[in-house]
Amino acid sequence: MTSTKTISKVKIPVEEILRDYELANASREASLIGRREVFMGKAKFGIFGDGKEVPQLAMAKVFRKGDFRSGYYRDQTFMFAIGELNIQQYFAQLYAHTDINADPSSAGRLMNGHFSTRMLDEKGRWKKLTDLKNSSSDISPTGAQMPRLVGLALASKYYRIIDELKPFSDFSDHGNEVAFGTIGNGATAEGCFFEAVNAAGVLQIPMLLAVWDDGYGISVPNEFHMIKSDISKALEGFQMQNAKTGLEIFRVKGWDYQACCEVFEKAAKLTREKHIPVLVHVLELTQPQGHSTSGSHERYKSKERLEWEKEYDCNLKFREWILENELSTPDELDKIEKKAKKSARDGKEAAWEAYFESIKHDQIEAAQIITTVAQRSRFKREILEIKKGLTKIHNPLKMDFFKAVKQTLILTRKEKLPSRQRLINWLSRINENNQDYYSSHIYSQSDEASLKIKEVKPIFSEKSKLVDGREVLQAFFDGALARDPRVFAFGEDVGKIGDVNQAFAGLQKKYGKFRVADSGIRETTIIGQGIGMALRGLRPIAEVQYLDYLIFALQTLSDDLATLHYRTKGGQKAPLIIRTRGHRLEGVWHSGSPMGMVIHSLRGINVLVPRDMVRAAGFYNTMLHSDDPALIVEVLNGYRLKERIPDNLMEFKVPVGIPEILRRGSDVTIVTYGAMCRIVMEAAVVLEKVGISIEVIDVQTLIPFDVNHTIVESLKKTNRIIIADEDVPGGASAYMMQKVLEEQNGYHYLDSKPITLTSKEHRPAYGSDGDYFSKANAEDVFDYVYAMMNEVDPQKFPEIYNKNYHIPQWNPEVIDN
Ligand SMILES: Cc1ncc(C[n+]2csc(CCOP(=O)(O)OP(=O)(O)O)c2C)c(N)n1
Ligand SMILES: [Mg+2]
Repeated sequence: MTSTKTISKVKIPVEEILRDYELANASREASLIGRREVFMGKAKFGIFGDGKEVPQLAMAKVFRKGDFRSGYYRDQTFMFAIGELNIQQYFAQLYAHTDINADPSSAGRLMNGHFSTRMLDEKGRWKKLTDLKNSSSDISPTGAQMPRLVGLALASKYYRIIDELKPFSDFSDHGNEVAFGTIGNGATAEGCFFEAVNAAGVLQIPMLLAVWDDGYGISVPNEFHMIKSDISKALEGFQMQNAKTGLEIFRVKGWDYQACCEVFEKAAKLTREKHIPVLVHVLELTQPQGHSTSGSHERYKSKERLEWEKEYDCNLKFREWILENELSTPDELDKIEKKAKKSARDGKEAAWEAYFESIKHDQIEAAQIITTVAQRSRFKREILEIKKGLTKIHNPLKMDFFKAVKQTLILTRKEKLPSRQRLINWLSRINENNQDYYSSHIYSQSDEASLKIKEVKPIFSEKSKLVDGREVLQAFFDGALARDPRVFAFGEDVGKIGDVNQAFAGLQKKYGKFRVADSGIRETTIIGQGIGMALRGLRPIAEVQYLDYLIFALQTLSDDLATLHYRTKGGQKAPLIIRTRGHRLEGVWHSGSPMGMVIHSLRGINVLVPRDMVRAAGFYNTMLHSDDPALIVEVLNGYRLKERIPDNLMEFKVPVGIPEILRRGSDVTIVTYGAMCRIVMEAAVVLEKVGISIEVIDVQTLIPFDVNHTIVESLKKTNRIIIADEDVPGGASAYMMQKVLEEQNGYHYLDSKPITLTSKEHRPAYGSDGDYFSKANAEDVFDYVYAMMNEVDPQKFPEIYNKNYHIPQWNPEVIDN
């Protein structure tokens, strides 16, 4: 019979307590060994969960199948305890073993302590998440797990409330899942923490957030982090008490196993049943080894603090508590500790062996071929020296051999040795493998990858209605909400008034306040909300009101959403659609122009800039059928322009990565997109009058970019190119230039200097004049094209202006600011 001891209200079998004790010790040992491995040079960096074992064991007890975690690098004990990580896998990540079987969290792509579970099968399809204990994938920026936590919890609320979601039982069991978050005390000073906690309180969602408070954020103590040096005291005003919304707050000492078990049980029950968010402030934790392998805490902790940390080490206190309660004997606990240590050591050794095995064969083969080449080469001595260099490296990496092979090939470049070819073959095989190890899965590889979504052309007939652009979108969103209950739209002013341009007008009334929802002014958590919901099988359309305000959410977009598929090597996806409006807005903070900022930070997310609303609807449709995330930038001045609604509005799809030729021409190719299309087309008419024919290409999607190389085909014909964009010089235009000249080999076909026509260096000044003189306009397009043709044929195209009027790109030396 299982012996049970009643510990206050929590009944825990003694066996379970002793298993917890063993795990606490195994986890601690893993941390201790991990640090040593780094110092021995077997891993680059280490950050460990020592000093946080006990509360994590308590939290794991209330974490159920179907639940989600969004946490940070201290959570190894929790991950072990829920059975989603073993010690071997833990060390595989430390060694950066590039195999998803060895390191299921990240296939060696993330530094140690970055945990996640695989929610997708090998074809990128969802697994049944209600059968799994799920952890969203950790990222390093402090507090950055918070925005997505909001969405993970909110999904439960929607699965519970919205009847039409009942059939999606792979994702939720009536919304009973809790989203567990963890964060360090220091990171609670981040803006995204407060934004997320506030949002959770407003939304009333099942979120259980544990703060692991060890008093420090690296070297900085609590007094510098938060008001009252105490996050739960600082948050008292957020507490529900008698209000309708808010959160509940629990405080518990992290070294107290019994209290931790009680508190987590209470907190989880409350949030699971009532969907009230809870914060569990776990105090008095320690860092036995300091913050990470980068330094030692003796530098900044007082002697008294260091002594206190020793005394209040949670594993030590756990042992004392077991003995005090006579649940075991010192001898038995010693044995358990010994067993735990051994299991950590065994796990480490197995991980190292597997890692070494995975690289050994290639290294042996390279060394053998290098020796063979040396024997036949005039450079025998030098090559053997290279090989000897390898033997001197203590734990040689893949790159050490890669470099040696390259050096050998360079030395023997003039020799005709058969073994050289073997070396080249080795190199190309390794290169190919490395592509898979280090550079695959930026985008979806499933059948729903956006590049696989086939075009469906719009159909127009006499009965196609001519309406304002915004009504095209409204009709599309209406159809999208009607056909799929997983579609949710939200953002500032999206609900009641149906967004500031009314593309959702009337749709909240029709679909309810959850499907079309207003949110607070909180861009980071609007995006996080979308990421979390998308991770749980929903199809959110998160709106950021204007493109310039994307900057507030850029951290979450760039660090979290854009890297998700890559950093899990296809283990997780969040097919979130972000809707914003931009291009040809006016003003310093309303420019709608910084596309370079977007594309340079958001590789991993499709960036689509439809020039009108019909195309926008087509892109929404494409992306709703895809599992890649996308940012869709609607062109602001398009809402009121008249367009016809395609008869097949809900079927029609615009393909990604395919430019459209808007105008055929023979003299100059102009590559542009978004609102600039209209401006360039305007200039084209004037240019035609002076005998210049331009070919205008709308790239339509910046990411992916012209996958069939349409632009270079145009360049082959015109031999001249201008890239026109309203971003700053060197912004999105430089990206497009690189794509065309380098990737598409466009430089071959140039007869004139390639030119970018952009805005000025500064942000656009206010008003129509400010805009006109800050950004590229139709007259600039004319001038640039004309100057190009003047250089080609001054007879036919005589100079229009004299030397006192400069066109910047043509007189770069006289540019002044
Ligand atoms: C945005 C950001 N700023 C700074 C860092 C560097 N950094 C890594 S961990 C850390 C301290 C975090 O302290 P805390 O939240 O208390 O967690 P702990 O490590 O103590 O568990 C800092 C400053 C980071 N990773 N991200
Ligand atoms: Mg801390």
